[in-house]
Amino acid sequence: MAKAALPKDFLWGFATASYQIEGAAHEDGRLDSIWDVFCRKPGKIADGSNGDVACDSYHRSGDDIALLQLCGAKAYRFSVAWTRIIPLGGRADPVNPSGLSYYVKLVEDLIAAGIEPVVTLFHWDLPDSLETRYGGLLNRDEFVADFTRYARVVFEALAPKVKYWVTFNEPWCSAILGYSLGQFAPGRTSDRTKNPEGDASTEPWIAGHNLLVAHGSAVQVFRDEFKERFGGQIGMTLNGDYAYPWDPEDPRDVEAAERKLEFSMAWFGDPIYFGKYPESMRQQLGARLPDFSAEEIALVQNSNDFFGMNHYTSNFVRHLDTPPDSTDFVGNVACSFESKDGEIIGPETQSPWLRPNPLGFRRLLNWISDRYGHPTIYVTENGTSVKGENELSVEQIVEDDFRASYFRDYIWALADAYSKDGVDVRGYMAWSLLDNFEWADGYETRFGVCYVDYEGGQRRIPKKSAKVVGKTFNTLIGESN
Ligand code: PNW
Repeated sequence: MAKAALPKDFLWGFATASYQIEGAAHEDGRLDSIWDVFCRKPGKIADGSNGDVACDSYHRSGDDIALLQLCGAKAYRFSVAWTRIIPLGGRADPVNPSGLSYYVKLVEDLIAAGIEPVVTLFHWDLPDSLETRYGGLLNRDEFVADFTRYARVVFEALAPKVKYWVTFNEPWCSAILGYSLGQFAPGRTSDRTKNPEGDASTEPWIAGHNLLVAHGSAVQVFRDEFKERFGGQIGMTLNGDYAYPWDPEDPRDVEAAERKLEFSMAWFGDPIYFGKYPESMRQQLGARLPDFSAEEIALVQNSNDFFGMNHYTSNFVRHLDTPPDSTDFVGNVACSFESKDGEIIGPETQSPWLRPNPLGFRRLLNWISDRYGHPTIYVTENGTSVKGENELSVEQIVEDDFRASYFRDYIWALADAYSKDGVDVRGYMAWSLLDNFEWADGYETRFGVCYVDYEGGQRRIPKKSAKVVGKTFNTLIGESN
């Protein structure tokens, strides 16, 4: 069997997102996003915090680039805040030049430091005025037109220098956490104890549909107006956990595991690669799942130059004998961390939904590769929190052996998928460069390979895992030469 190895030009580095690190929430013309507004509502964020200051990266991008260099990174994935570029968001609203110049400088500084920028256009921070004006993601015509114009403005400024583009980060999270569970902005749900408005039986599917069409429309602009002149590749980043059957001997559980994968990855992957939603989703959701018009299909099908993949964990999946609830979004299955035989998927972390299982990563890379005809894959996020990390002393936090092993094991699993299984994976960004604002978990949960001392002048200290990511890639890339 071939030895695990990665090619010389393998693109590896670290990822962040605007609202989670930038801070400077009211500076240089930036206006509220739906996350600024969501954080102000009582009870939504575990520690009552928000992204007003975060890691203050808006003022410290030099420090962040120095950290990337120290880690040996070849790439840095960050996201652009729509609210800095077009603070009111809409296609008739003014562009804010100082917002644009922040990102132009960031890109130039990265390139000068020998680091390839990977730019995400939308990592959940929708301009709030679009939410209040017309219902944000739920309004197809308005949202698609406004996102397309925003994308064009960013392409105009950055396409000469940026070669890797992600349209949307994790549409699953926007749709399910934002419109079904109400855990993320805008917080809509059928659960009236959480929010006065929302319909979890329909809105997630509408939001997901509109995200797909907006992605397709932005890709069309990129290909028609920029790609020929400047080159570059564009794709959507999807998140998904791997699904093992709870009882591998029971065909109903095998089917349930497959259905769970379809309800997450294939919800967005199938329209992009096949021009339609998975049959299992159509069957369960019926008319609640929107249909694609011919015009929409023309935008969405074949709109990925690469498959962007975010991955953190795996589940055991068991079939259910009862009919699905109207708010079900997993394909009428039960998910757990324990199999029929009592096998535990992996150790606990600080995030209740996340348990390490590196083999699941290799399996999911293969599942994507097989289903979509061996597309080029860039892993745009992978990482872990550590149980109780925030309670430890700084000296203990930086000795993050748990996270270091997670990365070592997951990166080896990726190398196996590449060199032994023939999966065309060409890049990997660890989540995250920095401890940062972990959405509804606030600052209590840390995901960084660099510690951030939020109260102590924003001091950044690389943890052990920061070195291990680089060391692991250097070993694997070294093997191939
Ligand atoms: C990703 N879940 O989100 C995001 O892209 C990052 O911004 C985030 O910080 C990171 O993962 C760690 O959470 C997810 O509940 C958030 O299954 C929640 C889930 C999955 C991904």
